[in-house]
Amino acid sequence: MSKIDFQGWVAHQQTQFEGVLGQLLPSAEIAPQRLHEAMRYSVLDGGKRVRPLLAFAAGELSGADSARVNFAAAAVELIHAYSLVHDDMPCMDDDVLRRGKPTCHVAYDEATALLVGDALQSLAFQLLSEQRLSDDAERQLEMVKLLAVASGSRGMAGGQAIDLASVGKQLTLPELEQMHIHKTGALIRAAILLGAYCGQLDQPQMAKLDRYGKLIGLAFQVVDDVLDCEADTATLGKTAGKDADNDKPTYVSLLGLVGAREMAQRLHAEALENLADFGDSAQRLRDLADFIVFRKF
Ligand code: GRG
Repeated sequence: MSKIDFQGWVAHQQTQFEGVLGQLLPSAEIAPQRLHEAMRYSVLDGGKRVRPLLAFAAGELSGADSARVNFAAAAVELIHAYSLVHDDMPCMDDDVLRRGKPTCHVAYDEATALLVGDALQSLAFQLLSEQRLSDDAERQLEMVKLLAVASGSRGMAGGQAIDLASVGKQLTLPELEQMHIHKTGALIRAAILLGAYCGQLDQPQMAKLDRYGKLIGLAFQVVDDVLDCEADTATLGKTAGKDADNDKPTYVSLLGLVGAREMAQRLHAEALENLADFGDSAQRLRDLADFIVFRKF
């Protein structure tokens, strides 16, 4: 499988997934129109769709039905979109640009942005519970729980709480790692596991995939910290340099740019080691690891 195959696969998945999301989100013509329009504004037409791509790759590895993986990937992406809308609000990061567009509370208003996040989160769990994702009902319930834990106070929301409390403080490397394993890593890991749960893998294989997910989730954040320093606002589609401006501890502030880049490469190499036993069937996950670590935006 060459890099060209991979780029073609990414483009195909991004396009078909945009259609899926467009169908799953409520129409802006249905009441309450403004809320539905703002939900569509926040989810559609933007973002790299890294989490869905990871779910698709894990789904392919486990022989899953692609229609089922689409629902699982959509649930994860809706949670991710909700987190971005809330994170951008004045009570949190107070940002005006996201995915190259004005943030939701700027384009609409704060109350609408709050409701958009709430409604996207609910829609995610509606999808996971009303669509058939596994022939085994107990496994499907496990999947609902997996996403709930990954996005809740012991996952993404908890990581965000630690992040808000860390402004202006010097964290140790293990403390920073804990924050990011929760804030960013938990949802990335969930995307991979949910994709795989739509198909069939044995327990040792799931454990390897879990380890890959944890490592690549953390690598994603290390690279995010690097790009926040190195890339410009136009390339990122969000305000660059926010971490330093907000006096937030990051991998760059702790390790320097070179040290952070080296850490991302170490995590990348370790993540790939966990795919060794899968052979060619894990090539998409290897390519996605490369994309996550060597991306420019
Ligand atoms: C508000 C509960 C709550 C949580 C917010 C995810 C998050 C927690 C905040 C987003 C702010 C941020 C910069 C987080 C670090 C990494 C990250 C998740 C970046 C954005 O994800 P990408 O790069 O975004 O996948 P796109 O737009 O491509 O989907």
